[in-house]
Amino acid sequence: MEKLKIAIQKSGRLSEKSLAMITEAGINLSNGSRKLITIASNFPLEILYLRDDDIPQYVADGVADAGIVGENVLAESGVSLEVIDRLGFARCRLSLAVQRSVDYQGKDYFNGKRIATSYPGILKKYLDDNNIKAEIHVINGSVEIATGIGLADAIFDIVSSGSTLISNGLKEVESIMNSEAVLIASADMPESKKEIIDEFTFRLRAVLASRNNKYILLNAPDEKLDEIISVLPGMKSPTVLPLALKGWSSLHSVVNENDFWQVIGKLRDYGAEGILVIPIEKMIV
Ligand code: PRT
Ligand code: ZN
Repeated sequence: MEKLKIAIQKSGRLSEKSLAMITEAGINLSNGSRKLITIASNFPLEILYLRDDDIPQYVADGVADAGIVGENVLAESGVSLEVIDRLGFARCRLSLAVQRSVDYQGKDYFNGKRIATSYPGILKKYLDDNNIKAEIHVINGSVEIATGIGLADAIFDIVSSGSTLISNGLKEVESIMNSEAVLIASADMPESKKEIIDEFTFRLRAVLASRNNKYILLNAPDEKLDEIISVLPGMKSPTVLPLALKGWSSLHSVVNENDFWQVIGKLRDYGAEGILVIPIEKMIV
């Protein structure tokens, strides 16, 4: 039977989370021992383990049908591929940073300066778009030490918490792009593989939705039901069940992680009691 070949990072920041997502989608990777290839036992899927930088080109060449990479890696590769889904992990940004002592007034600062980076493609595009003439120094790894050793006046690198910049005496001055892990695929896949990737993305979306939402149960005084329902949209609308105790109802609903604490605050203000919050295993919307 035909299998969908999906490339993921062999070892690094994306590996564990990519694998976790696939297994949470109910796909069994019994020999997950990171050889070159793993074959799923209960889904037509083959996993190829590669360096992340190679993944876009392998997908474009048809060696793999799909892949999971950071958007920064996709952008730097210059390969044009379809982004099927954003996966919500490995979030970071690509930023320009200068030494803390620099009196930075704006982008013009970079004219005539030397900037060290491992992402020359993304940086060049940014500089061209902003009409800045700077010298790009490509270095692989430890970009953050480039200004300290006098190799460059600034760096362009991945920032997540910002602590690497701080501990190297740098400050972030321009944030150029945001990135997270994405599922990419070749645009010209045979029909049979398209069906597999549709089923695969359907399952990934169920996993993503379940991670972003919580199931909530609470008791509400009947006279406050309208107010409480107005802050609990639910998937269609909340379930309302009468309690044995007169004048009270039980409400069941789904709340998005992003609004969670705000919703809880309003529920308490309206007199909700016994609020239970439960993780969702899978969510099909
Ligand atoms: O060997 P291979 O080529 O496959 O891996 P790699 O070494 O190129 O990549 P890896 O595993 O380090 O990162 C994979 C992807 O994770 C990146 O392409 C990004 O999309 C994403 N990502 C998310 C990050 C970070 N967060 C991150 N913080 N990649 C790197 N960093 C590094 C950054 O380079 C800097 O040195 O962490 C430091 C900054 O972190 P803070 O928290 O101190 O700001
Ligand atoms: Zn890499």
